[in-house]
Amino acid sequence: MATQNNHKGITRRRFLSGLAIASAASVVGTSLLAPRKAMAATDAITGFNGEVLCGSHWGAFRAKVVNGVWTETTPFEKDPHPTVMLDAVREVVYNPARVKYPMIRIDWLKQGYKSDTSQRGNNRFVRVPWSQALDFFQHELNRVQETYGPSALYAGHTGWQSVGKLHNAGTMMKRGISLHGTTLGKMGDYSTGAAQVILPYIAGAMEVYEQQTSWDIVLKNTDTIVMWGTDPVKNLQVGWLVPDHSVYGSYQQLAEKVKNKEIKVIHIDPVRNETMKFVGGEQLPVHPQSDIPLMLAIAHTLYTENLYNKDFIANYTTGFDKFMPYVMGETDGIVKTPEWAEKISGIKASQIRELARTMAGGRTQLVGGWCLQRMQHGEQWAWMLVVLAAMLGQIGQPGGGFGFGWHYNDAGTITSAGPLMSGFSGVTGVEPIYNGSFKGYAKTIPVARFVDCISNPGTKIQWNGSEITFPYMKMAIFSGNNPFAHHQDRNRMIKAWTKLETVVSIEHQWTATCRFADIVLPATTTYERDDIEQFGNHSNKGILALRKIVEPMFESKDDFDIFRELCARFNREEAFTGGKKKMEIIEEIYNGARLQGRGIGVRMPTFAKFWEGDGYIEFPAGKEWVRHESFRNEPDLEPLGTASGLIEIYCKTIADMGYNDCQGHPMWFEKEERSHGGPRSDVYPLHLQSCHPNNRLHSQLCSSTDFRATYTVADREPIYINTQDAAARNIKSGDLVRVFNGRGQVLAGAVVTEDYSPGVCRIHEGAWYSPLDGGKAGTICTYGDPNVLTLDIGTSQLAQATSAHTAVVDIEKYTGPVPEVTGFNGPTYETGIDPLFPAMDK
Ligand SMILES: Nc1nc2c(c(=O)[nH]1)N[C@H]1C(S)=C(S)[C@@H](COP(=O)(O)OP(=O)(O)OC[C@H]3O[C@@H](n4cnc5c(=O)[nH]c(N)nc54)[C@H](O)[C@@H]3O)O[C@H]1N2
Ligand SMILES: Nc1nc2c(c(=O)[nH]1)N[C@H]1C(S)=C(S)[C@@H](COP(=O)(O)OP(=O)(O)OC[C@H]3O[C@@H](n4cnc5c(=O)[nH]c(N)nc54)[C@H](O)[C@@H]3O)O[C@H]1N2
Ligand SMILES: [Mo]
Repeated sequence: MATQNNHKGITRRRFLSGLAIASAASVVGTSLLAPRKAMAATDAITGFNGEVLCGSHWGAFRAKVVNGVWTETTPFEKDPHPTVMLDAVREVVYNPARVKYPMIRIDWLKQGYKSDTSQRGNNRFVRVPWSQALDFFQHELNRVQETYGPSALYAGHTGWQSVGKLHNAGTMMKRGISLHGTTLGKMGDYSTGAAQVILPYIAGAMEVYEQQTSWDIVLKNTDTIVMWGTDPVKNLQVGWLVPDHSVYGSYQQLAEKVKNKEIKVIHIDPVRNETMKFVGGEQLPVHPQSDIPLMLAIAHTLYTENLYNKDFIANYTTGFDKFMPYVMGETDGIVKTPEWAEKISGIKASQIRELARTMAGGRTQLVGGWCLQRMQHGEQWAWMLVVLAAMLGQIGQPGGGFGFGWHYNDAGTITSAGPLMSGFSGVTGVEPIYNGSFKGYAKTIPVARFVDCISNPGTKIQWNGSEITFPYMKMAIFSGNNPFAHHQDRNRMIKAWTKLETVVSIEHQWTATCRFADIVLPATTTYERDDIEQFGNHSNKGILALRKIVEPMFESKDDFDIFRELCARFNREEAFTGGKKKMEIIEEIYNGARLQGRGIGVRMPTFAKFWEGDGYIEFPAGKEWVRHESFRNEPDLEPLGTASGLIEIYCKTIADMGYNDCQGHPMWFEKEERSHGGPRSDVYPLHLQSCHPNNRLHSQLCSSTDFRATYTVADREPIYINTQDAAARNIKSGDLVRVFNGRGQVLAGAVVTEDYSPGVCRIHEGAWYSPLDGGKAGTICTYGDPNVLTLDIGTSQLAQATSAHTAVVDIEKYTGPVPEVTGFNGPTYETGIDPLFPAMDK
């Protein structure tokens, strides 16, 4: 993988020097780096020259600035394993898709909320002054609250926005809008929607976002690591906060141990992924969406060969007796033998038995990713991984058991002994102006069902044990997320969108969500404002000043100021700011940590010294840790957060909900569509993966022109396909291809590779939706957005999470006239339009 290889030379050296520094730094100081002059905001205006330390989801870096222009990016010296994606970050500021001015969709400017919404997506916009755009925004908030009440206003969507303890786009929106009125909100997220609902019932905690057993302990104790549908080497490149990337040192050590046959790594994955290439190991190329049969057959083998841990099952779990009859075929007449599983999963019965024996034959760490729960019945996979770990009986032992968060946020690194910074709060405690009735409609909806809600208002659905009624959504506000990238079944979404009267998007990139909005407000990037952030996620290695690199481009404003000015329109400015300036809030956040530090014996310099000095402090190292250890040592005193306090192999709470698609114990359910002989594979034979990109964070960085050119094929997003599948279609690497199914069609550039199993292809999510005929459902996407092809149904009635990875397609060589990619050039500017203000009156 380019990401790792490009930096190999510096990696090892940096990694080693990083270790030396970490062990020496027991007292936090500011002197690890050469002191440098603080940069005042005005320097850039006057043509600042110098270097600025900053940070991002892709890591920390130093930006070289020449005459007020950011020219070069160098990874921060304390990052032992920087990602190449840092090369794309500068272009977030400078690229043709930058949102430059407040913009109003042309027909909305003419007719207000009575506009022709079928024109949405045609990308025709008019530039307006900030004051007018914010007046429209406020007018619409008032109108929707007064006409329909809070359930018609959706301001709940969240996403990956940017780092920074102050400038959190979602928080700014929440704080600002909730000072105006109550709104419809959401529950869950696209990442772990299924796992985070089921795992608390089964294992007592969400498990997905938690810290994992320290890598040093795994490296010392584990015999076998089973990487089940996970690609940490790819996915750890990014972090929710600024990643420190020290965790890659552990993967380097793991690679050594695999080479020396000290640890066995088994990758259960239809793809030879980046982690497999980095650490080595064996692959079991399971057919997509057929992991549950494989897992049930492992349970069958452990049981029939008497390899499971009876003491653990007896003392730490409940419901094994209700689950085993299903495995043995007593409840449905199907014995879940390896031979049965072989037919569905493609893994030979003998290999399944061997896998079960290997798992039971030593210390085994099960490492689960999240892709497998982002498919129909995704809950079952999360549940079944816990059941297998329970049968192995090593939960809570060093280097054994299960974990669902290894590929995320530097998990497995040791958490420092430093204080944790808190962020700017989305809650003010000040009463909103509008606090109307929800009239029996849901106050929150499961996030991945939000298009269902727009499409089918008034409909009742089941969700996690209760019934909810979808409200009539009329207005939606998006900030720091990109639903026209992240949501499934784009053409269905386009049709639903016409039901919304007003859509507001606050953005710094002209995404497809902006194209489908009515009011677009230009936000600053992290690099155009001052902020502060944690360095390292789970590691909490230190604190990093995120200093402004350049002045805000065009007319962009900080989300803070956008909502401050909006709030000023309804007399809530003071409530929004808390009477403080931005820099005062940053200082307050720092001082909160400093005070906390004093309590735990970690001394930090004054804010002034920190900010004007290095802009970085490092915390003393913490201790190694074993996940679930306290439960294992004292199950009575440290019970799990489940109903029984034990691991629930059978869960009465879930069984009592009475759902056919998520019952009392894990089960195999056929999918709506599935490759390799499953439903719909006769028409569309290839499984479409839409995994997370190696070269982006979702849709972020896709608009970085030069960087995009490093990975596009035929100027399009790559689609990876197997050699046989390509040959059967006369497709070669570099060809422009059309990918299609009954839901839609996209162009993409073929990469033919043996890394993908036959019948499996992939387009990474986040490829910008670039319609040929903007706004028309069914039009071809000229760049390759996989969500044109994905299925928009809930995982089950339990979690109602996304089923993005339940999708089959076919591919053909594209021979038609080649259209230009439409997505990356911003809006079409229209002029000479007088807004028809009468339409704005109710
Ligand atoms: N098919 C398929 N679809 C998927 C997935 C999949 O596996 N397959 N994965 C899903 C998952 S797990 C996730 S988390 C979602 C991700 O979905 P999103 O979180 O929506 O994805 P991002 O592209 O990160 O969108 C963040 C947006 O915020 C903007 N932004 C950044 N900083 C700021 C700021 O300071 N202010 C404002 N106002 N805006 C800012 C960025 O420009 C960007 O457009 O996608 C989901 N969709
Ligand atoms: N570089 C980068 N890193 C990221 C992100 C990003 O956008 N870019 N996004 C972050 C976010 S928000 C999230 S939620 C996480 C996502 O983390 P995940 O959802 O875990 O990541 P994915 O890369 O989508 O998929 C992981 C692996 O699952 C495998 N897989 C797919 N289908 C199947 C199947 O049917 N069976 C089996 N056994 N394996 C299968 C894929 O081949 C892939 O290797 O990543 C985070 N990290
Ligand atoms: Mo995610």
